[in-house]
Amino acid sequence: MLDRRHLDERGRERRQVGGGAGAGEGHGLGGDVVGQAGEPGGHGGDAERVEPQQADRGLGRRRQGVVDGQAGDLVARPRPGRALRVGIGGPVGSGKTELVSCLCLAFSGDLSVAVITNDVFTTEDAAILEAKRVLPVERIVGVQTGCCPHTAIRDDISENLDALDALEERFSPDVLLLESGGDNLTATFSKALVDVQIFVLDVAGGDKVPRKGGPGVTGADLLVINKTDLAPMVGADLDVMRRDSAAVRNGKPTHLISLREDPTAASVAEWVREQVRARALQTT
Ligand SMILES: Nc1nc2c(ncn2[C@@H]2O[C@H](COP(=O)(O)OP(=O)(O)O)[C@@H](O)[C@H]2O)c(=O)[nH]1
Ligand SMILES: [Mg+2]
Repeated sequence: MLDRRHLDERGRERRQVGGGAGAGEGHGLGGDVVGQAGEPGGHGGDAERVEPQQADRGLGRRRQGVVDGQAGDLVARPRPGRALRVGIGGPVGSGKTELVSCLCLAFSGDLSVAVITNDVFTTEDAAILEAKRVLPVERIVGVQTGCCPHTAIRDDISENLDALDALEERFSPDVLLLESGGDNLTATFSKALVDVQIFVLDVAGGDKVPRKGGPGVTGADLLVINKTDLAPMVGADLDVMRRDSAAVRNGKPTHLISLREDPTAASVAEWVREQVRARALQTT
């Protein structure tokens, strides 16, 4: 076991927080599931190495998180009772906000949820969720990052971390959903920020995209290929997307879905529930 210590330094003030207070088979949840479920959470025991420089940049501002004894290893360590923190990334327009909206509705009967959205210059996505009334407005926080979306979820995570902590403290939710601003295929969340990561691709981006790989596609705990309803319109071959994502994801799951056709996002919602259950086991 690695020796771990807690960091308890207070983060700097938020700049702006708005918006009110080998392929396996599917599991029959409507949606098209590739790959095995794998270890729930994906970050439970194995600290994934991050660049020392990257870890250093966040340390002075990080309130919560754990540094392993080895310099440069940084993971978010679950503490009992804390919400599962789910990062949702992917290119602009792939359906991240739509997925957040669908998940909020799917969980409305069984899980307590709060949401953070990231936009570069606005709080547009928070406003969309508020207008849809998928959650009480005080549970939706828009963080205006003012910088590259990737930076705010991987390098300088303090604003998002503060916003997560504030929602945690106020609502003690079961799940915190954190939507990144739209970014490219390299986008990944710091493991000091979220427990699990979902990366959302758009079928209309073309069936070549999964095989292009990139850390977002290859490293996410769950890859969602959304808008399967558009495949005939754009000439995308879903079998190719299914095959290529399985080839680059080393057994981690990929769900092909259409939020237009299944607004309950059934397979993704069930995957998140599995992570919540697994995390509860890890922390008890
Ligand atoms: N046809 C179709 N459109 C979708 C689907 N999911 C989302 N959209 C639409 O795609 C657009 C971008 O979605 P949004 O969630 O804002 O993308 P984001 O930029 O990744 O947050 C919106 O107009 C959505 O209504 C889907 O499964 N099928
Ligand atoms: Mg969005």
